[in-house]
Amino acid sequence: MNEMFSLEGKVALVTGGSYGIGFAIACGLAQAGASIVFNDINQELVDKGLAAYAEQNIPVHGYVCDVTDEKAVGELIATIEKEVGVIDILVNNAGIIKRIPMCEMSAEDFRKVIDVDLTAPFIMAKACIPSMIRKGHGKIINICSMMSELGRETVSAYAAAKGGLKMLTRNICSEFGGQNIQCNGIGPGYIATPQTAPLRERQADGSRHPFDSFIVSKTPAGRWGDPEDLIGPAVFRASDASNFVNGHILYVDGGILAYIGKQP
Ligand code: NAP
Ligand code: GCO
Repeated sequence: MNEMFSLEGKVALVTGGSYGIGFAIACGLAQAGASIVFNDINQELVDKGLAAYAEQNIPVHGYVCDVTDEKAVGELIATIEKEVGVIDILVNNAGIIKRIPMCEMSAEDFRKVIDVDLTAPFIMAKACIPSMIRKGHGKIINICSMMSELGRETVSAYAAAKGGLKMLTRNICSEFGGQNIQCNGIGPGYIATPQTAPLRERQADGSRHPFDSFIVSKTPAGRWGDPEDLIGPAVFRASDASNFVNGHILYVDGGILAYIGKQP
């Protein structure tokens, strides 16, 4: 059974892996035996990540690369293949969110979110798939969201991107499943990371943020998720244990998507 979940001998690339969900997933894949490579958008963040992985005694390779820059991504993949090896597992984790009421949001801001959260996973997958095909296998894990299924005020661009990412996941499954490439999604619920920090900030009077209380009441688990809650699902998705799972989004959300909510 352990062999089925082992990632020994595999190379995993986690985009935006300096902290947050990407960092936790990378640590989990390392514990399962994978060699970890991560990128982030600038040297400062890569250095922050290198220090954080060192604290966990996890050897990693870190590179600066903006995942929206197709030329830079091509160079990144070539460098990784030369310095580390062919990428067996790609985790498209890097992402941004802009919380702006739709009619106040500029098309430029909308496009930026789409660029990072949807176009970049396309660019990354397109850069990794040829070598995966040559190698005879590949795992692509797209970090989707509850907003792949639901909308809410102020996150129109993010929801559109994550909904598109769900369908890109299914399309990569459809186009490359025959070459033994499994492309699946992980849809985290509300996870305590820097990205959601504004939704959990204490109010001036020391009380909890209303959205914080809302999410806790809407989640059957009665809590926000931790990045570590995603480790098991990620190892499953990255390992031979999921070789016949393809085009599927696994929601790791404490049950929130299943729950209509408590009667007020
Ligand atoms: P985060 O704390 O904001 O971390 C995202 C990482 O991606 C950061 O290191 C960020 O760098 C990096 N990044 C952003 N744009 C990039 C680019 N163009 N090129 C390379 N790296 C880039 O986010 P998180 O909460 O860990 O979320 C990680 C993923 O999970 C995202 O795709 C997010 O949409 C998704 N997600 C999060 C939650 C949640 O509740 N937290 C739930 C569902 C899904 P910077 O520091 O420069 O931004
Ligand atoms: C928001 C949050 C969510 C989470 C996550 C939920 O503003 O509603 O940022 O979008 O990040 O994507 O799954």
